[in-house]
Amino acid sequence: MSTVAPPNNLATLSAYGKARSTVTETPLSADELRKTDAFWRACSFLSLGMIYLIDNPLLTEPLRPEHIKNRLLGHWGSSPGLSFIYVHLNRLIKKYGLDMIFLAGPGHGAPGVLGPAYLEGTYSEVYPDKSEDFEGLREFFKQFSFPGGIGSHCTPETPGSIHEGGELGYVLSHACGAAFDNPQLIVAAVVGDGESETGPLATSWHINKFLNPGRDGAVLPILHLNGYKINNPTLLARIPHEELESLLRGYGWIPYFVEGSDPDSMHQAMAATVEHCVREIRTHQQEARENNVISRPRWPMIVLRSPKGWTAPAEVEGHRLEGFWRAHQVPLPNVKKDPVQLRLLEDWMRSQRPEELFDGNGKFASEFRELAPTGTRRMSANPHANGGRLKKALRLPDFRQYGIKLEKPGQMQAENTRPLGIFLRDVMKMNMGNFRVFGPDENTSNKLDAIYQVAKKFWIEEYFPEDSDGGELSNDSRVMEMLSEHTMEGMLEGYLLTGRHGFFSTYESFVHVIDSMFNQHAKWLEICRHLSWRESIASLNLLITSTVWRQDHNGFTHQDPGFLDVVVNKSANVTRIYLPPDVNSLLSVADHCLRSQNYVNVIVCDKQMHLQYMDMESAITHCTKGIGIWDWASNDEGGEPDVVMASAGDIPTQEALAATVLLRQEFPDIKIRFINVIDLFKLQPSTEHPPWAF
Ligand SMILES: Cc1ncc(C[n+]2csc(CCOP(=O)(O)OP(=O)(O)O)c2C)c(N)n1
Ligand SMILES: [Mg+2]
Repeated sequence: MSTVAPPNNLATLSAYGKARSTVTETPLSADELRKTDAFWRACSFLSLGMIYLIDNPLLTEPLRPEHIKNRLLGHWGSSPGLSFIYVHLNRLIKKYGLDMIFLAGPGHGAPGVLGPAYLEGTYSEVYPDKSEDFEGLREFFKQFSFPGGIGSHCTPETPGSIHEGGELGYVLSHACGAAFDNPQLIVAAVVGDGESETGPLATSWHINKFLNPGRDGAVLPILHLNGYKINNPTLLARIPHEELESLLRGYGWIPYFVEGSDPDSMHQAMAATVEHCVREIRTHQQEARENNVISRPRWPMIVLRSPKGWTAPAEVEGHRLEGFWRAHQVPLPNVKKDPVQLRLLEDWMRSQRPEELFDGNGKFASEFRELAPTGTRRMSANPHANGGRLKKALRLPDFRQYGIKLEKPGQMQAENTRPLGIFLRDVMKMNMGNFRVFGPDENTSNKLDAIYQVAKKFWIEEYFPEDSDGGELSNDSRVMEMLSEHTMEGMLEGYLLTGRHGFFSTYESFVHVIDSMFNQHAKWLEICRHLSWRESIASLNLLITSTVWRQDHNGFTHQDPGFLDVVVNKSANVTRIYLPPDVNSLLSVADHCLRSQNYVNVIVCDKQMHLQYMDMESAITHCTKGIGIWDWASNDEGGEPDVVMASAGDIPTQEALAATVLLRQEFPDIKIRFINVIDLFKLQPSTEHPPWAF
C-alpha cells in the first residue's frame, strides 16, 4: 500500500467555474431560477448597503461620498454565501412546509442573515421603524455597526437567531440542542471552514451520535468552504477533495458537495442538493418513526465551496479580492475618500440591479418576495428561535421530600449531591419531553446516578454485552454524556434557547474548559433583557462538584476554584453563584434554580461526605435570605462581636466552624458571630441584586 499522499488536483479545490455537485439534477424552472437569483442579489445588495451606506439606499442618485458611512465596519466575506444558503433553504421550507431555523456559525456574516430577515418582512414587524420602504431601508442600513444601532454579528437583536456566532465553534452543538425533542424541526447550521478548525467545532461533528431519529429533529450542517479566514487559507479547503470527503464520512456524515461560482448552475446545484438532503432526512426519520427502530442514520450534510466575498471585484489596487482572504471584512475600505473605490462600489452595487428588485417606494418586489415563506415558517420568525414563546414551566416535585432529617447541626455526615440526584430523577420523570441532564462523563462520579432509574445515557452506537452491567446506556434516553464540556454546554444552551430546561454537572477544575462559552451565554442573556420581544428562557443551571478541597487521589491538576472569578465579573442581572454547604440547602438552591429564568446559576457543592447543618425549614429560610447568622455557632448573643467568622461552601464552612471551636477553647471570653453565605452575590447591595422569589 502506498504511503505517499495523492497529488492535489487544484481544479478540484477551486471555488470557481460552473457548479460541480454530487447531486446533479436541475430542479429550477427558468422563472424560478431568475427569481431565486434576484432574491439572492437583493440580499447581497442589502449586505453592501449595511456595510457602506448612510443615505441613498437604493442608489436612486449617483453615489457620492456623503452617502457613505464615516466608519466602515462589518464582514462582507461570509455574507453572500450565507444568504445564498438562506434563499435555498427558503425554497424547501415553502415547498414542503418545513419547520426550520437557521444558525450562522460565522455569525460575523450577519449582513447575509439580516438581509433575508428584512426581505421576508420580519425585521420590519419586530422593528417598525425599519419599515419596508425607502425610509425604513435607510434606517436599516444606518443602524448596522453604528453607535446605538446593532452589532455586526447575529446578535440577540437579530430575529430568528439563537446563535450569535461571534465566538466561533459552537454552531453544531447549539444546533443539536435545538433539535432535541423537536421531532419536526430541521436546524440548518452553517459551519465556517475557519470555524471548523476550532476545538469545540471539531469535536461537535459527533452530534450525529446524539440525535434520535425517532424523537429528535435533524441538524443539516452546511460546511461553508469559502477557503479563507481573516488572513489565512483554511485547512479543509486545501486538503485533497477525497481526504475532506473521507474526514466527513469518518465522522458519520454523508457529504454532498456544491462547488463553483457561476450563479445559475450553482443555484440549480444548491436547489437540488438541499432538496435531496431534506428528503433523506425525512426518509431516515420516517423509517425510525414508522418501524420504531432507532439506529443512527448516516445523516446528510452539504459542503458549499464558493468564493469568499462572492461577487466582489476580482482585484483592487493590484490585489486579489474576491475569492481571497482580503474579502473578509470591508473589501473597499477607502470608498469615502477615494473616487476610484467609490466608482467600484457603485458599479458593484448596481450590478445587483436594485431597480429590478425594489419598487418606487423602496419595497421589495412582490414577485420575489413570494419566494419567502410566510408567518412563523419564516426562519426569522420561527418561534423556536425565540424559545421563551414555546417554553412550558417545569413540573417540580416538592424538594422538601428529598431532604435529610437531623437533630442538631454539625453532628452527622452525608453525601451532599446524592439526594439531589434523586430529586433530579423525579424532575426528569415529570418532564420527559422538555428536560435533559448533561455532563461530560461524571454524573455517576458526581453521585447523581439515581437519574438513570428513569433516563439512561443516550447511546446509539454499538453495544457490548458487558454494557448491561452498570453501563446505563439506552438509545431512548435523555441524559447526555460525551467527554466534551464544549459540546455538552453547547447542546444545553441550544436546548434552553429553544424553550426547554436542563441541568449540567461537571468537575470544578474542568468547568474552565467552558469559561468562554459561559461568558458568551451570559452576554446573550444580558442583551436579551433589553429586548421586549425576546421571551424569557429557563436559566442555565451548572453544578460544579469535585471541588478543590477533596482531590486526594487526583492532585493539583484537579484543583482550581477559579471559575467563580470568571462568573463574578458578569453582572448579577444574569448570573448567580450559590454555595450550599449541605444536603438540604443544596436541594433548596436546586429547586430555586430550576424555577428561575434568564440566569446562569452556578452551584458549587462537593459530592463527598460532609457535615450537615440545617434541617429543611432552616435551610429554606437561610437560602431565601442568601446570607445569615448561624446562632447555634455564635456566642455574641446579638451584642457586638469580637470576631466575625464568615464562610461560604461546604469545606470552608466546616473549617471555619472548626476554627470557631478552637478560638473558643483558647479564648473562652471571646464573642464570635458566625455568618454563612449561600448566595455569593448577596454581598452586593440589594439594588444590584433582585430578591429570591418563591
Ligand atoms: C474562537 C474565535 N477565535 C477567533 C475569532 C476571530 N475571527 C473572527 S472571523 C475569523 C475567521 C473565520 O473564518 P471562517 O470560519 O472561515 O468564516 P468566513 O468569514 O470565512 O465565513 C476569526 C479567526 C473568533 N471570532 N472566534
Ligand atoms: Mg471561511
